[in-house]
Amino acid sequence: MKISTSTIAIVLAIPMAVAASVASAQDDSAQLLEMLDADGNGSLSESEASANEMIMSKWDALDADGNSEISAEELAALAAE
Ligand SMILES: [Ca+2]
Ligand SMILES: [Ca+2]
Repeated sequence: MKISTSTIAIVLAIPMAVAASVASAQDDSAQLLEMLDADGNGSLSESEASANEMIMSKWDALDADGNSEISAEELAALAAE
């Protein structure tokens, strides 16, 4: 069986594309956190997050541990959707 180089390229490209989309989702949430984190403590209070409608609309779901702060890890769940 002859495998063309274009077949190989497609097979190699799929996992790379998946990895790239995961990486960019993490970058997005990190960027969003940096943008909104006014006091720079690495997590978002409700007043910091109030600038972002998407976060506010999902606040209860995002604040997994219920401490009224969205951590970087909790925010990553938003990007991972
Ligand atoms: Ca903060
Ligand atoms: Ca939390």
